[in-house]
Amino acid sequence: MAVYIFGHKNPDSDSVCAAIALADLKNKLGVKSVAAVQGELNPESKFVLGKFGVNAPELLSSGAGKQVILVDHSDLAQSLDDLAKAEIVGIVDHHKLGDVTTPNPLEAWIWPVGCTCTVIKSMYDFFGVEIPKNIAGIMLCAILSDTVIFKSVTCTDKDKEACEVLAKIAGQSDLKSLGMAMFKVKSAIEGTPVRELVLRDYKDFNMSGKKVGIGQLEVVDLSLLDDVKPALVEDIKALKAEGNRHSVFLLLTDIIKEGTEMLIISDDPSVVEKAFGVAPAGGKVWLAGVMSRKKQVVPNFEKAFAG
Ligand SMILES: [Mn+2]
Repeated sequence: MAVYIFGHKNPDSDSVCAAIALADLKNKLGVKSVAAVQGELNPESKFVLGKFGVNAPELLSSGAGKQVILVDHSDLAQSLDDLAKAEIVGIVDHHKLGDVTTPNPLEAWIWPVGCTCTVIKSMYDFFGVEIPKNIAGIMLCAILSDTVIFKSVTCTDKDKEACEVLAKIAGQSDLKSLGMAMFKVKSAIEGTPVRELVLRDYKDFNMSGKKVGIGQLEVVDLSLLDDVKPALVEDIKALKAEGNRHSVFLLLTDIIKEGTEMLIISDDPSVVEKAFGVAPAGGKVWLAGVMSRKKQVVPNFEKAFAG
């Protein structure tokens, strides 16, 4: 029986590339493994896989009766709906520990670094397995994506060291251009349905018993979103109502200006000022220096919702 390896819902490049890389490593260690995803690939991930000639993982919607390894998440809300029917044999992640529990011991690699692929790079080293050129390429891209080309506060020295080695294996010398090429693909929103944009990098959280959705769009220039902004607001309003959510926040992150405009739809918008110390106006607020949902947004909201 093969072990299925997959990342979170609405997969981003880390979730996709980490699943592929870990399946490669596990297979080489004699554990029959299959890389999977919980949803369609976003344009950035398609670009990355295409650039290095790597096949897309298979689509997985049920874990019933399967052995699984979770990558890039350990939150039930971000995993398979029927995860309880699967046996979790491993977690490789770089987020806060979520609410997944297991009846049996498991292999867990959870490190406070900028990207799951940085952890997997160390796993290859630990087990003494060589990283194939094309896998090194996609791991490199995942790290550049998750760390916003090393600009995010989540980026650590370990991420930079991993990229240095991966770049050599992949034959990439200009990481800045490679990163910018990815973010340009990510920024091209023309012709994309609004709901797809909202859900492109979207996660639901349970915050003190309240369902809170936080999405993020990263662009090379915020003005690219000017035309679509009113539609985005309407759509997160609808999304909030559909899922009985307390709040939906959409982070519009400008990776050049290094800040985020947050669009706010909430039963209690005062949580935003509580969380960030800035009063929103007109359903939005500019958060200078904020680029990481994981480190600069989720913890603040969790505190604000708790108190
Ligand atoms: Mn990640």
